[in-house]
Amino acid sequence: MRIILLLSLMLLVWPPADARAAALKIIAQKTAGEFAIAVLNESGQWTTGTNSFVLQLKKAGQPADVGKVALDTSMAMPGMAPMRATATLQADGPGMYHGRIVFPDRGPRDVTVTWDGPAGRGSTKFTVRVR
Ligand SMILES: [Cu+2]
Repeated sequence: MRIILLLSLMLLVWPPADARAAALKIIAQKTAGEFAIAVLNESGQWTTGTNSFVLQLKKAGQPADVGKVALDTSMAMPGMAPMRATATLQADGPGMYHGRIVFPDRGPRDVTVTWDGPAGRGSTKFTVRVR
């Protein structure tokens, strides 16, 4: 009984995923057709080392069930192969993913986000400077 009470209290207090994301700062934002893509975290920046962030996909202003999602980054390195980093993404409700990515150095990253699910499929590219 006490457990049930505690659980229902937690559900009341813990805001929905969308509300939690609203408190975060935007790292990057992009529109691709009907889709709006946003990458967010507490500081509004990616830095060297391990980064936690939120990836949000909306269609017509509503969280979009985009199923399979990937976020890959690439950095052009003079005289050598591009430096690549891929995010691990964990779904947290429709159109909402908790991501982790590691950047060994600073500098601009070409970011590619792809999705394929019930709400549609697509991909988009944008640049983020790692600080
Ligand atoms: Cu690099």
